[in-house]
Amino acid sequence: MSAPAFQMDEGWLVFHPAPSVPQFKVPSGAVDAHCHVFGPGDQFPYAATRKYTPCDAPKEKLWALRDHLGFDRNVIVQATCHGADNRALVDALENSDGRARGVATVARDVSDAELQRLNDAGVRGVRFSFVKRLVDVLPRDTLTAIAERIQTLGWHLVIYVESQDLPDLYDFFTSLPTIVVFDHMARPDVTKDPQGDEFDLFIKLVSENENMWAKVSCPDRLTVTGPPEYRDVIPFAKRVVETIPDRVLWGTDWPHPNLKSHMPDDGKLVDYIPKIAVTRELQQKLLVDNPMRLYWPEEAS
Ligand code: 0GY
Repeated sequence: MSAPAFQMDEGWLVFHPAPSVPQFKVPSGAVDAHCHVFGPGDQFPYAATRKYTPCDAPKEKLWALRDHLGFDRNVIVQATCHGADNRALVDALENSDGRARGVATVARDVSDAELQRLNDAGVRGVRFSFVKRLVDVLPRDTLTAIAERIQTLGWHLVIYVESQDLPDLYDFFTSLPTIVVFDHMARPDVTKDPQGDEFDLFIKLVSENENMWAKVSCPDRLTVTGPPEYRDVIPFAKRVVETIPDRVLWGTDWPHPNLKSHMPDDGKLVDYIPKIAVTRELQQKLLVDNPMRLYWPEEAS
């Protein structure tokens, strides 16, 4: 057998081999609105600029997880290990039977033809990351130029930022012309007070600006108290769900890049949902109505 094209990083945790069947039954038509595909690297090489080399996590495994957890659709978010090369993402979208839409990463000089091609494949947004361990953060004028270009396509922005950087970036975020979706509630420090100053700033941002959305994803990344309850993250996510019930999304984050302490059981992550969206109505908005409105507006009721 020949050696794999890429060797995953030492200490890298591979996604859970056999997630449990969730006890919580998601509503019909539920969307996993934050997940990734990685490679496979011999077919879709990882970017030279990447900060980590993951395990391969191909589309077929993602579809199997979707079915196992009872979801209907996926929103696949371009991960930094693929840089601005969206081929693995496009391949997944084009082979999803219309059940996946995507969020890409693009360079400032991306051509109109390439944007149109991505749109045809099912891309509906572009991701900006401000997380320095993952990317060399692009200058703000570059980000503004990209934001203006995608606005004409009706796309939105997905922002990955950590809470300590929010004060500095607050005005930049409110200047953006499109819908803006924050990954993982902008990564609050959950050892702090969920009603305290730091999280209040995020709540102010998303509640005072009608174009701001949030993903209440990744308790596994934020927790200090640990799995499977993710007890310390619950009050943060619940507060977001109850403050902006019509602008929240949820996702597994499969295959969970860069987790060092534990690899979540995806079934248990699904069982966390009713702790943060405590009524059937909130669950329906979080898992079906909101993602459908953002990613499949032509089908949304
Ligand atoms: C996530 C989180 C992470 C990684 C990426 O694009 C990425 O590489 O998003 C992380 O390391 O926190 O949302 O998947």
